[in-house]
Amino acid sequence: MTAFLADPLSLAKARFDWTRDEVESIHNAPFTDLIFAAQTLHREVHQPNKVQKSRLLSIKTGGCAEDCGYCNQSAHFDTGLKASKLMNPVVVEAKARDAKAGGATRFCMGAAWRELKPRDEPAILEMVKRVKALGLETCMTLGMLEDGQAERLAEAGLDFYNHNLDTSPEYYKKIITTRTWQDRIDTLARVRGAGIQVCCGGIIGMGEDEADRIGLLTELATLTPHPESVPINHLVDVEGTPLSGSKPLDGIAFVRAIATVRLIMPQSVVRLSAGRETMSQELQALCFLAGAGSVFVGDELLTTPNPELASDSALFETLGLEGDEPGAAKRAQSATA
Ligand code: SAM
Ligand code: DTB
Ligand code: SF4
Repeated sequence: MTAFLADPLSLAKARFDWTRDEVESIHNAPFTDLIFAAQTLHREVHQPNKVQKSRLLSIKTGGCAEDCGYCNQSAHFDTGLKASKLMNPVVVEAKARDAKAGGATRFCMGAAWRELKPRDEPAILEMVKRVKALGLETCMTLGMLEDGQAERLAEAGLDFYNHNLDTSPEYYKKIITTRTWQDRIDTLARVRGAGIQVCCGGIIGMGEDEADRIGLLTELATLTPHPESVPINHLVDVEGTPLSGSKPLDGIAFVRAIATVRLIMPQSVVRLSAGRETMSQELQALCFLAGAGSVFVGDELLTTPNPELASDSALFETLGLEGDEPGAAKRAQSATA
């Protein structure tokens, strides 16, 4: 057994110099060794029966200039999605109130933009202020940011910014041509520099190789410091997108990715994100055992289906899970400092 799994608690202090070979030795270990180690570390650093509920809202849908091959919001592909303009902040606030009433403690607002344009900034800042005033954790995902924008978002009360690496640097070029890997790293640096917590992960099940998944996880684990939130999405297959028809990843491979994130980014909250609609209760239970500490609740993600609130309540009840309070990554950081 790799030494990392023989003594998982030795990984409780974050390290940032992971190599692909080391990550591979964890990712490809015998499954029971992997999941036992991930759960051992998870319960040392996090609360194993708590899972944060977050709610997504698409504040500006469709018509996006980018060509991300997985996305039904790109103007490059014909998916039949109806595009809409930026929502009014008052409407966004009302949706956030509903989310809170449904048990969510984080509200994530997503826009189908390549980047945040100066003309849209005032409305965005107002949304952040209104949602924050409800006592919810705030998160935005708006594409690339320029100098100064992240600082203004921070000042308005933004807690998290979501910007994903999506896949390995090698596979990235086959998925997106309209913005580079480096563009993403630059935006992440602006977010970090402004003191906003980073939400950064990727998508699996896009026809990538195992080596690409290991490459993605290694890139995420060498971001310094680690992202506080690491969303692991399974591709939601939308007809009309270039990646539609990709072979879905088998469940065990998905769990391996979650467990590996848990072990190599010990303080981060692993977010079991898109793709739950087609996952069994048993597969989701394995994801929680492997260290997932958050899910999106509500019957819609941004534009695609997600399990109904009632079925997630039943899942939490069956597994004895409770909703987690905001701040799990920060608590984990101070516990292991
Ligand atoms: N337009 C902004 C951007 O791409 O940075 C923000 C919104 S975009 C929808 C946010 C993230 O959602 C993407 O980075 C991608 O990881 C994820 N995503 C989009 N479509 C998806 C799909 N069909 N399945 C799984 N994840 C998806
Ligand atoms: C992330 O990594 N997953 C969420 C959030 N960040 C914005 C979004 C998933 C979107 C799935 C496709 C859709 O519903 O449009
Ligand atoms: Fe646009 Fe974001 Fe979709 Fe890419 S993932 S096409 S940037 S909305």
